[in-house]
Formats: sequence, C-alpha cells, structure tokens
Amino acid sequence: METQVAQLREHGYVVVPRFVAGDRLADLNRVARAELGARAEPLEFEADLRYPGAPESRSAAGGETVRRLLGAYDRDPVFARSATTEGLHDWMEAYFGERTLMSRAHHNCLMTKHPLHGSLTGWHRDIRYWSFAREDLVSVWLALGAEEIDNGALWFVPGSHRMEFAGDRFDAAKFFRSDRADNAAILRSMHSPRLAAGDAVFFHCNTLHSAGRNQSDAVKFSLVFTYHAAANLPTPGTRSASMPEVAL
Ligand SMILES: O=C(O)CCC(=O)C(=O)O
Repeated sequence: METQVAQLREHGYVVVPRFVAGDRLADLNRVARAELGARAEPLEFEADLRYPGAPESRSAAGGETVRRLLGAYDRDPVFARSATTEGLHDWMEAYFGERTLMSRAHHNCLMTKHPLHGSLTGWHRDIRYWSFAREDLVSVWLALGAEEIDNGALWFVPGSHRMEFAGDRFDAAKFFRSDRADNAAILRSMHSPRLAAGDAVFFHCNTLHSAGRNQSDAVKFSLVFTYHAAANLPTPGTRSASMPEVAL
C-alpha cells in the first residue's frame, strides 16, 4: 500500500490490481447491469454533454444513451459497500493522513461507455467539478470489465497533477487545449494503463486525463467514487457542499 500511495503522489495515478475479485466483482457486475436495465433516475445522458461522438439531442438516434448512472452510493448496498471498504479506509488514511470522507457531489456514479453513441472525453482535470479548500481529492475508478484503448479506457499524463498552468491553457469548459503547441508537448507523455476486470485506478483531482470512444461491441462499466480529507472542507454554497458526505 505504501508503494501505491507513493506512486499516486509521484505520478498522479496508480493502478491497484485486483482491487475487487471473485463474488464481490460478480455482484457488482450483476447490480450494474440491472441498474442500467432499469434506467432509474438520476441519469446523465450522452446527449446532455454532447462530447465528440454523442448524439445531438435526446430525440436524435441514440439520444437516450446513458453516460452516468448518478448517485451510485445510494442506489444499492453492493455499490455502497464497495465505496466504503476497510481496504479503502486504510488506503485513503495512508494517503491523506487523517479521517477520510467520500463526496456525493460528483462522480459517485456508475459510468457506462456504449459502443454506439458513447462519446470521447477531452483532456481535463477533475477539480473542475468541485470546489474545496484544497485541491486534494482522489478518485477511485473501478473497472468492472477489462478496459483498454479500444473500448475507451482512460489516458493520463504522468506528473500533471503537480504542473501549474495559466487559465488560457484551458478552454471555456475547462478542457486542456490540445490545439496549443505547449499543451501538445505535455500530452506527448500520455499513457493508458490497461485494466483487467476488478482492477482500479486511483487518480488525483489535478491529473490530466481523457478517454476515447468505445470501439468494441460491449458496453464498458466503471464504478467511480471520490475521497478527500475530513479537514478539507467543501466551499459553502457550492455544489460540493450540497450533499451529505459519507465517512469511511
Ligand atoms: O470515460 C470517459 O469518457 C472519461 C470520464 C472522465 O474523465 C470524467 O468523467 O471525468
């Protein structure tokens, strides 16, 4: 665990192999498929974000393609348990050095990437989703099936969580502008770790990452939760402070 924590600090992400296995992984896959089949709200649709490859609107072909099943923690005890395991508790305390909370305000979702109508996600830092006293949050992305370049796996820029960028390196939606030569030079070191079913990638909220489209013939399922130190408070009045957090 210490080596993984050191890798996260150094590179901004680390793969934790076999984070979940056996019956627990089978249960997660069963619940994930049932949740997608039931299409219970709250849902986020590809058409809502309109990233490259997404349908133009909810009424266009594929317009009802789900991107995120939100509120994963409260959807099913199987999801809740996987967000708050003893292993995660110990890991996060080793990283943060204190009591850890899980934010319900972003991620906290089952992400699906569909072969048809699933979009690609441009380079960004997840801190754009939150407002906290310190930019120090860690997300855990659990692959319920294999994730590789061809089915839309994540790409990361090693060490980018520690880089400082002026605001104009990002566009209005806070995507890192790959049309700029200085940004393109940074992106040259990008890497896409292959994940087997049950592997997780832990990554810092300032790590630049992106993901491609799913060119396989199967939906990709990933469960994503985000953690922060209890003393690192969400800014009052923001979305980050709008939902009760979960103690690990
Ligand atoms: O699977 C993807 O398209 C990437 C998702 C992502 O990076 C995010 O939601 O922050």
